[in-house]
Amino acid sequence: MRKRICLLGGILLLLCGCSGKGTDSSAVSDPAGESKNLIVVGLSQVGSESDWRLANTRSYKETFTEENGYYLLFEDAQQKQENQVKAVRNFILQEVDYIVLDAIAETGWDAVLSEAKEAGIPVILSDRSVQVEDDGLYTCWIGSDFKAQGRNAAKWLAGYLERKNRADEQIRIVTLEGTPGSTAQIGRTEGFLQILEKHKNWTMLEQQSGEFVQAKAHEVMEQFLRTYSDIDVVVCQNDNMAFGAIDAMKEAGRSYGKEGGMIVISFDATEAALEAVKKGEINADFACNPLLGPLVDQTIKKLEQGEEVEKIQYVEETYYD
Ligand code: GYE
Repeated sequence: MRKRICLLGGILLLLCGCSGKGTDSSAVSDPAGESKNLIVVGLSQVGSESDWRLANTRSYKETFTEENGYYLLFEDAQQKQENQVKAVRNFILQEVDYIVLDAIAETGWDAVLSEAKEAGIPVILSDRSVQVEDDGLYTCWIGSDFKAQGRNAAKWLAGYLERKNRADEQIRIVTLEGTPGSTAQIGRTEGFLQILEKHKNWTMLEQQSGEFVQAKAHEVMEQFLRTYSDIDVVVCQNDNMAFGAIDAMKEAGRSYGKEGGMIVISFDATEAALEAVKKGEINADFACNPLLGPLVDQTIKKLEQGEEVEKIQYVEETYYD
């Protein structure tokens, strides 16, 4: 059963064991010091590498508020898995009610998730999933069907080339991949390649990581442009990398988007990227919903009622072109 925490005393206790960095300090106020029945959530976030991630963090922080019955311990791992493992261990020590994990990479979780299980703390995977020997180590995964996103992007490309009477042309593709080993990178890559295999005239010239970061993608794209003179399609596994790639193409004086030249495909469909779709700079953008806070909240509320929850919960998504 969930423990009650006394906001004043309980929170001081929780903060003592915690680095304090990234902790949602807005919740540390209860002048009356009254005892409230809050659900304590320890959330380990990947970092702040992209606009998608910022929207995702906002969604968690807006959801797990005192008004909604929560006390949130938020830890930003700054893109380092070791920080995430440390954060999860701290959450266990602090005996939180739930651990929400947005895992930077899929592997390397067996030991710490076993510790959470032994401590009887349910682990909800949000956004990204993990590969563990025993899937009983986590309660559920709430996120996107990244493989479907990758497949949809490649199917869109096939349709687009058809409409442009280019279906039989040789098509040369480069990919700017996300963080290696993350669910989003693995799924979007595998999904795209599944469809690519069916098109004998499509060639993947090179796939390189831009780590979901604009500046890194800019560098990688510059290198692609130096190496290949004949790129037809640039697949960017998130919008920030698409912006980096577009900057590199502009600087190199290369044409792209609806003007002809390189076809730009992206993922996330953030606000700024949809503007770029409207302007014709990005040809197609495959949406990925960052607003996962309410979905995790619904799941926790169900678990609190002793209800069963679906092991994998995919979010509905669309695309824009
Ligand atoms: O596409 C990217 C972010 O895991 C879906 O991570 C997420 C990805 C998203 O940094 O922008």
